[in-house]
Amino acid sequence: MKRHQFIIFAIITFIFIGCDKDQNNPEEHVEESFLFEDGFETQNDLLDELFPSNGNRWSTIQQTDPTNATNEISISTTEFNEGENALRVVAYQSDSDLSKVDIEKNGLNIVSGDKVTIKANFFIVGTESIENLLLLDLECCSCWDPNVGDNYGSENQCPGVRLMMSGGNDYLSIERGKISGTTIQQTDFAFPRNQWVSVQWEMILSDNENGLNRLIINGTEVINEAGMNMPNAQVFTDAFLNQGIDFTLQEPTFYERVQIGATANPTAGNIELFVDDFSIKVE
Ligand SMILES: [Ca+2]
Repeated sequence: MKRHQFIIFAIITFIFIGCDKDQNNPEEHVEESFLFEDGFETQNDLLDELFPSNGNRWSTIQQTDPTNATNEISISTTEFNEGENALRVVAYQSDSDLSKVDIEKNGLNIVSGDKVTIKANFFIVGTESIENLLLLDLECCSCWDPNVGDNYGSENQCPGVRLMMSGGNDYLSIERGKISGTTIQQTDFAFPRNQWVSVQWEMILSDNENGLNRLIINGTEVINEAGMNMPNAQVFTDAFLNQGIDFTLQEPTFYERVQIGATANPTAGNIELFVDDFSIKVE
């Protein structure tokens, strides 16, 4: 009898342990946080080292060259903010092609209600006006209506929010044109040049006015405003209907990629900048 009791006890205990394991199944914990950080450190100063085959660093380079120049992206060993390397990009002045060169991390799954914190340090060379320079994009491409395709111009097929120089020159602001929103602008804090500058961009994501948008430069909060920061299905439907296009935003909508560098250079000149100590945290 004792042996039978022990076996029954053992079976019940086993079932409970089994249930407990099920409760710890990560798939059931949707609010589990995500962190990706990269300081662009390498062994041999090679850009390729940022793209290991196991996928645990960066995903790809985005590069569009103007007609008569080739943009540059490389590992810097002379200018860095952390460790011994940083990312260096040179985006030459745009012509009929919008010049861009940046590095991308994709495969993200950032949804409405998530708190996203993106941090990076930038070193922008020179003192020329950098009005409209874009440094950081958070985008969804899979949310685009495949039936519309590129009928609306290829620049706009990945809606999202971006950090852009605004206010006539170098006032870093939150640009929302791709989601039919206005730019959340500040003109209190000019972006320092020829030195390392820390940028922290925090959002609580929402496709309505309940979203939160916060920007901190060198420890100074320059933006703290409520507002939409994800594509809104109705806003897209209405905006396209104005042009006679039937558009259905693909849902559930999620931001799937982040890009950093000169994600677009519509300025009047060439842009050389360095990036270091990047991180994106999703909670
Ligand atoms: Ca570094």
